[in-house]
Amino acid sequence: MKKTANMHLDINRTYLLLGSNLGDRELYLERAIQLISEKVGVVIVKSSVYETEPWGNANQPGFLNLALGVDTQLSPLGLLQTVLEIEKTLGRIRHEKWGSRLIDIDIILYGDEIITIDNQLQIPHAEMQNRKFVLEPLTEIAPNLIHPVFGKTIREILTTLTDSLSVSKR
Ligand code: PH2
Ligand code: MG
Ligand code: MG
Repeated sequence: MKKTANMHLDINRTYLLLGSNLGDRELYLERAIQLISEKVGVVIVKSSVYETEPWGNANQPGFLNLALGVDTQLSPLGLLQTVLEIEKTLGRIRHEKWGSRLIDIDIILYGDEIITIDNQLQIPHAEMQNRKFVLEPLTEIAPNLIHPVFGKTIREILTTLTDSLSVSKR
């Protein structure tokens, strides 16, 4: 089929990282996955749930994190807006940076695109290469995916990581 200007058939694989460290953490992750499948697209792969030590501010409860691969027709900004809406629906209130949260949905990758929109959106996620709680779950579901900026696979980036905070499958 030939594509014309008013058709929006593009599908992009995006990788999201979900996190929760307040309340019924497992339930928040489950509800987020449900809303992502309704509003973002088809959830193609899902990692295990990981128990992770808090990064950035050690003085808070431990996190559960998991990674998802989702096929979406949303644009990068549409995706951002949608995940923020889902966080709101699930009752997230933003306090301080790196503070505790019921649910956090971060966009890690969007196809092989490199995107910077001022203070709003950066893809690939600017800190992913420094965080074991991102790279472990992502390596489980997409080890051979190439990071579009570093030109290395996710597994290779994990191998050279120095983050020593504990990350373990539940
Ligand atoms: N998210 C943060 C800050 N610190 N630590 C862990 N283990 N997992 C997270 O998802 C996380 C964090 C900011 O969003
Ligand atoms: Mg986050
Ligand atoms: Mg976030």
